[in-house]
Amino acid sequence: MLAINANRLNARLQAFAAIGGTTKGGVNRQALTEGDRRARRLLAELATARGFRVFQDPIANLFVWRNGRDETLPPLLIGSHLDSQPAGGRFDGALGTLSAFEVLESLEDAGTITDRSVVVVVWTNEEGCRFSPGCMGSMAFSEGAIPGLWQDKNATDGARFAEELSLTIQSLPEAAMVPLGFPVHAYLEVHIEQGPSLEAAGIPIGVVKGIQGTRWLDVTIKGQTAHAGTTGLSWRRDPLRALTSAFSNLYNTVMPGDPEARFTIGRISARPGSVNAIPEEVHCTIDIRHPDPGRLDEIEMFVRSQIGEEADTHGCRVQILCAFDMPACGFSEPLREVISHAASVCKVQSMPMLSGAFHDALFVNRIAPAGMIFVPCRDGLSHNEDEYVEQEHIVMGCEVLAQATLLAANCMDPFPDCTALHTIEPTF
Ligand code: HGY
Ligand code: MN
Ligand code: MN
Repeated sequence: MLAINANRLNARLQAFAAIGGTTKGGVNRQALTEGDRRARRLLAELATARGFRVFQDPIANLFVWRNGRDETLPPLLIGSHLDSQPAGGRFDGALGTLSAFEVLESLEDAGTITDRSVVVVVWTNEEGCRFSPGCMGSMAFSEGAIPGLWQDKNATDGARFAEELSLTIQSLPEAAMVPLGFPVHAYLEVHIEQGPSLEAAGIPIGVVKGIQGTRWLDVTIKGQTAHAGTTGLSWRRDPLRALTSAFSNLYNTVMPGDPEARFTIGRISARPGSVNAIPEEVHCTIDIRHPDPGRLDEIEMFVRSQIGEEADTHGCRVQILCAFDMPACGFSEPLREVISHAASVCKVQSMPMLSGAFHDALFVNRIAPAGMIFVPCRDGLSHNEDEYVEQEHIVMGCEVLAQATLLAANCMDPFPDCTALHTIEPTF
């Protein structure tokens, strides 16, 4: 077994939690902000101090490279992300990234040379909350290109993507540039479950079977602004009234009617935003998810029809754009067996499960076998500053990653071609 240094891992988690740390104990370290750049810089400094090579690619994915015996072999990639939600937790992303770095340091401490190089990766903008869509880094890596329309994207705080990306790359001049995308043997990621299943089952490790589908809709509905006091009901073309009527039907139907469906309105704004003027225009985001692609299509159609009907009723015009479509995926069986075996080597219980959250592994899975190791988080709470992971689970997740890394980095049999299975039985 490869021993890890739990104290060092905890110290790292503390140090990174302080970057963008909030008064409530969470983090606000959104993608491509100064906080994100500081976290990348700290990791690069720690890596250089251990003699690892540091690289970055044109979408600012960060790589920490430890040579294996045969450098010509595609490396094993392990990692996660460091960007966070605006009111996020200190473990979402950071736990996987720092567990991966701990494995690299432990290999170095033990003087263990793996057949393949092992590379820690920090994916750019996994969350997608400042710049939509999410998983920009892993998506661009798997596709080998940065979509042109991303360059002019504006952040929720008004910043322009191209400028923030260039600032981020320039902030780490010692990280040599590598082209976007390179051959990868396999990918492993530790992450908190961000849901209640493991804690409820009393099992410390989840072997992720796949990720459900996610779709983000951008809704703009236009009516007519008018005086709040003088405009009677029959004169009103109120977009907020239309949208809230549609929302009431959607909230009362989508999730109550299907326990596996997810429907979330995360952001809403009204213009001109005056207390005594009927809104002219309302914008909102809608996040829908489901393990079954057919059901995800049905939910999207239902959302569109409900909003369209209410807009017609209230004399408003509506535009609904699909800002992010992330089809469900299934992870490679052989790599899941490697993770299950690693858990048994560590003498910890594991169970197969589906991921309700999306992750970079979904995109990496399109070019190489990808696998995820989940650990429980208290009350299943995440995307919340109270996010918390028990100490023993932090250690178990890293130890399973360490053993799985030894197995995968020394496994010479190429995994069967990884096909992203689009329909997976949900195990919520
Ligand atoms: O939204 C998600 O599923 C991921 O946690 N960013
Ligand atoms: Mn995450
Ligand atoms: Mn997240």
